[in-house]
Amino acid sequence: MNGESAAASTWATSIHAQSSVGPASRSPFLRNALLRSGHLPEMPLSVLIVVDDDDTLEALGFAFQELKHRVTLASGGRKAQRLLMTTSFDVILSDWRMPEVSGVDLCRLVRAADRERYTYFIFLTCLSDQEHLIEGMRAGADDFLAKPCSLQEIEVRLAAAGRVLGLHKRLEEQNTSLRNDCERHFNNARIDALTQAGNRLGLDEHLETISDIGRNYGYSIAMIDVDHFKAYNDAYGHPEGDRVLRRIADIAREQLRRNDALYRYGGEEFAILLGGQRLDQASISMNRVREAVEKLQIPHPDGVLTISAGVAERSDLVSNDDWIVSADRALYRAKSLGRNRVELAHP
Ligand code: GH3
Ligand code: MG
Ligand code: MG
Repeated sequence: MNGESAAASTWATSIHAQSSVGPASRSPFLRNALLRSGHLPEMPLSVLIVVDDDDTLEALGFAFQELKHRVTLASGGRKAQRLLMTTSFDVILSDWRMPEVSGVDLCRLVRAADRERYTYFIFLTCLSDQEHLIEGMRAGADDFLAKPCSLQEIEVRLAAAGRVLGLHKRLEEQNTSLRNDCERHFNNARIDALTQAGNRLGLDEHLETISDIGRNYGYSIAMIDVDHFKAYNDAYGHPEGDRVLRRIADIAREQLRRNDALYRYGGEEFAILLGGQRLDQASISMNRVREAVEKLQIPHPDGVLTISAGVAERSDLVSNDDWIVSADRALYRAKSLGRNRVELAHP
């Protein structure tokens, strides 16, 4: 046995002895110190111990288990590297000098990986390694433990790791919640509050994205307008009119296919983008919506409430504005031809 391994063996025996006396976490001094700090650490931690000396590895593993952490042992950097491909750990306690893959290599590897969870990296060093510590910290280590160290020292370092990991976890939770809020606000800003259809902003953005889609795919737009809606409001009041707009949006949504999208264009007008539908298919779809609204049999001063629609297929030769204008013209024709009908814009 050389000098270094003899020392390691003595240290291992000493850790065993300290463990059997009882973990420091049970000491009122340490618990009180942690409570005073205002940060009780996240426990238990999942810890990967990487040491290529079997006695030390076993003793440290025993000590960490005594401290109630979940421990995985790796007898060398190469084995740790393989483990890290599939598993994340809260803490890695790694020897500095190891053949093949050193502690610094391992630390760089952990920092380079884009992991969701932060890993707290502690180097286990001997006195002769101390001058290299700057290199270790530059590689991304959080702390170091000089061998031989006491069980209580290990526990205090792990408590610090727990506090930092706890802060990281809280930050991550806050980030997730901010991201979700952001997404909710983003979506809400594109939804019409009354009908839950998309609003003008949503429509404009959708139109921008389909400008790039090729001619073969086919895209149609339908402009829909409620017939004689003013008369409806006059007869039944605006709140009842609002309910009708909601029912029309619901029934239109029920009829639409997966690639279609409903928008409230403004007032009692809706726009439907019909993805992958040429003029004849879009005409069938819109007649389905028109019939569904008529079937609701909503009483109207003129009989039942109906809608009219104008449909235009997208052509690469015209702008989105002109595309909408063509559908609008077809809608006016539907109105002038007696309403409750779908008219097509012929290219
Ligand atoms: P046409 O068949 O020619 O479209 O006749 P119309 O009466 O529907 O057309 P007009 O443009 O004269 O009137 C539209 C009506 O739609 C007037 C307005 O009160 C009503 N309207 C627009 N937005 C809303 C809304 O959010 N809620 C309610 N209840 N009514 C609305
Ligand atoms: Mg109108
Ligand atoms: Mg109208």
